[in-house]
Amino acid sequence: MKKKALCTGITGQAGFYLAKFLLSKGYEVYGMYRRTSLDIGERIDPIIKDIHLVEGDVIDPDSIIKVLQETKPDEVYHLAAQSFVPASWTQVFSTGQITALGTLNMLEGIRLVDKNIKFYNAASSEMFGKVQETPQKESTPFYPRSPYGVAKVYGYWITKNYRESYNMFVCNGILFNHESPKRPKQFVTRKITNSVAKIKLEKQEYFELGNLDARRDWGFAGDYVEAMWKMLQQDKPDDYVISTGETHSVREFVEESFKVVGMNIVWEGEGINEVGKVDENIVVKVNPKFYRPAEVDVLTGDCTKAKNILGWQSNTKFKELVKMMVESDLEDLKWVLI
Ligand code: G4F
Repeated sequence: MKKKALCTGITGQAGFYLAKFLLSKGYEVYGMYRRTSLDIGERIDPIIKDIHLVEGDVIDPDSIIKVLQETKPDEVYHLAAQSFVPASWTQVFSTGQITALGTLNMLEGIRLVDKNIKFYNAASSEMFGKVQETPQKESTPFYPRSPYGVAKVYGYWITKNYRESYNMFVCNGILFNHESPKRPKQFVTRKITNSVAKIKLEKQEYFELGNLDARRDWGFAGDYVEAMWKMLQQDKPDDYVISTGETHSVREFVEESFKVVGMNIVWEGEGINEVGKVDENIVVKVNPKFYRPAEVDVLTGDCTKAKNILGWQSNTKFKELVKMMVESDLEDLKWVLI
């Protein structure tokens, strides 16, 4: 009998890579999606015929119960969230409902339908926020800096609480930023690689960014989904940091992206007047509209526990990740006329 997995957030970047990975392991994959007027296939088109799509919404407990009863999964991977940090200040209530209470609804649904279903919760390095120690590991205290981060802290603790209250097999994956060609374009990495590709192909002159000095521990989403699966294959449920251990600034990401297309960027000026130039042409400007009310300045993860217990480590280095993303954007854009 094939194992069955249900993934919430199937239409997102991690949903795509996880579903692909689980299919390769022989799973029957059910992807839960929320009906919207948008095309749900943008990211998952390549695997859409191989998975079962089921309609449900993490803020609608009744729909979760029905999906769990109908699909009878062995494992649930809970990836659905309002995951764009800036939107958590403008849609503060729905971020709390989806990202915090959505996790509670999933856990409660599992408790009511079948307590033996194993559950993976996508926690986040955003919970570390204003970091209390470096590098961040499982025992590092949280200090979230956005309504999104606060909602993820709730999701983390309610998952732990269900483990301790009901003896359920539930795990938190504290994943640091994970990127890929499937990353939506409003996140900084894909915004950069897509804009650099457009500049290279002379489809755009410049692009605007916010805080160039923010630093992140960026890994490849395709590597990270394996860690999610490994957590649910252990004898005991637990929580794990998943990261590369390396940190780079937004500025370095920009520089490396231009290098991939054979361009050398030079910075001039300071603060909101800083610009990036290639051959005297301005290609990057700073726009304070992309600054955040409270910033996470730097994140660096220590995934020793995942290495030792799960036997997991990140395989894709920073430069490889940037190259993969820029080259994919160049390829996609070749076919676009304007
Ligand atoms: O790419 P970002 O929007 O990702 P952020 O905020 O780190 O969050 C991502 O990673 C989290 C894991 O730590 C996830 F939980 C979360 O769901 C999401 O996937 O921004 C990265 C950094 C920030 O410091 C931001 O201020 O880039 C800086 N930045 C500078 N200019 C920008 C921009 N971010 C965006 N989105 N757009 C800019 O123009």
